Amino acid sequence: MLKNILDDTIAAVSTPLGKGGIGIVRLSGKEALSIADKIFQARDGQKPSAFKTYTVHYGWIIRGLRSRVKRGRRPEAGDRGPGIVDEVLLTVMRAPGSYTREDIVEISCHSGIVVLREILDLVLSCGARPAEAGEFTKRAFLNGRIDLSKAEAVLDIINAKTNLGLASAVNQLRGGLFNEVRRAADNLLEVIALLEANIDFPEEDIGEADKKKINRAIALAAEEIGSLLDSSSHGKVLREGISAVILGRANVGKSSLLNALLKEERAIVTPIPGTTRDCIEEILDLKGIPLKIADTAGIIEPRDLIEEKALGRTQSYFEKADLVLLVFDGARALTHQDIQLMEKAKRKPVIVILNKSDLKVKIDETRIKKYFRDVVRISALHHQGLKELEEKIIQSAWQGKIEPSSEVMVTNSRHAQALRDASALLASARDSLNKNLSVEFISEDLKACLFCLRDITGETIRDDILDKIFNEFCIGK
Ligand SMILES: Nc1nc2c(ncn2[C@@H]2O[C@H](COP(=O)(O)OP(=O)(O)OP(=O)(O)O)[C@@H](O)[C@H]2O)c(=O)[nH]1
Ligand SMILES: [Mg+2]
Repeated sequence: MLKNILDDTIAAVSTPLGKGGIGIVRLSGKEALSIADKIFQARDGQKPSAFKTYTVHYGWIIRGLRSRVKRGRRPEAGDRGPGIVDEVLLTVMRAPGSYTREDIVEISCHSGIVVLREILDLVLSCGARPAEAGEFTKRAFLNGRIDLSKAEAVLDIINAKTNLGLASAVNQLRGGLFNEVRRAADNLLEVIALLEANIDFPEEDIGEADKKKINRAIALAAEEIGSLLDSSSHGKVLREGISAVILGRANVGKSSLLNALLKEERAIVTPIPGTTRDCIEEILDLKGIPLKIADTAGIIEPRDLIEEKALGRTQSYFEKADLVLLVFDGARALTHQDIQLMEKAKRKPVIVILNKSDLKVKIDETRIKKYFRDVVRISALHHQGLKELEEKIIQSAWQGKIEPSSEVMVTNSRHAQALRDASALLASARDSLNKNLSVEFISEDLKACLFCLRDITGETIRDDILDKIFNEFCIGK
């Protein structure tokens, strides 16, 4: 069945469908060049099927090309005659030296919805079929050019929210994760071979030397998998980011803080309490961490329906937040509303912020310190203390661990789950070995562990899971 899928020639618009400098229609498959022959007229008169690989050619996309050529009429530069769809550059990459390992033709045209659609329609009418989401990358995987972890890295590169996220995805595309997983899998394979030899001679116990060797190999694999798993909390932060909510009673400077962090006047700021009603959410890049930050209404005791709704919104942002930025007005005494907020926020990670530090301090810090150890003093108005606050947010995101470097990082939840399963199976194998249980038990656990690792690289992945992964891609990738 897989064969049939790969037999088709697929086509799609690979750039965003809209106005732009250049738009690309991409074809991949056995018929890519012969389809190009039917629609492309090169300036030098050559046919695409005669083009060398990695060459680019200037010419025109023409509707009804074959009948025109028969009549001896060749288009020229500036020709607006009937049938000419666009002036283009056509790139040829022949199998196997292409993204998909198949013949690829890329038609770079002027980017506009009509012209892109028209070229795609033409290509489809000549025998290509529309590509499914991620199908070019899926072919690269099915044709053995990249493993699944690298294919998923392509998606991560497209979706990267910060430079650090991008660097980690590029590392994965270059084989960082693949190599680590492969090394662990190869080690396991050796142990399994040793155990299987023992299964063939059941009357003999595993020798002490072999037992030591097996123990050592399991410990090594557990260590490798453990360190990959350790990186997954960093990876999750990079991939998904963290969400923070700014909480505080009215007029303490929540919106001023949002604006100061964003370095733009995003939210309305006035001296009137109750200025913000709706929550405002923005994303900023904090040293590689995508930080989703929401400014909320400072309403704590609603007086009407609008305030009730505003409070409801604040509550829902609070519930989903990973981190609370709890703001107080340092130039005023604590109120019972401030205390109410501390009571509410204490079940979440909190950074306490004393704002308006440019004014005379009136707030009683000792009462705050009964709830929270640390406070950060800032002036949102004068942009003071923001660096220290940003550092605190970053520390909180990495949860006390050191900041990630560009080493291999597990950013994908599917990979993390496979590694957790592999780790549990290794622990079970070790346990069986220590209890001198039958060799079969140990071997079965290790084989299951190997399957988990091979799921990451896609060697044993089920078709439905594969479809789910590639469905996340856009059409044309
Ligand atoms: N002196 C001083 N005033 C500030 C500071 N930060 C905010 N303000 C002022 O405090 C007032 C309220 O600021 P906002 O940012 O609107 O406060 P808020 O917490 O968003 O208020 P609500 O939306 O009503 O809940 C405005 O007049 C700000 O200019 C600060 O650091 N120092
Ligand atoms: Mg506000």
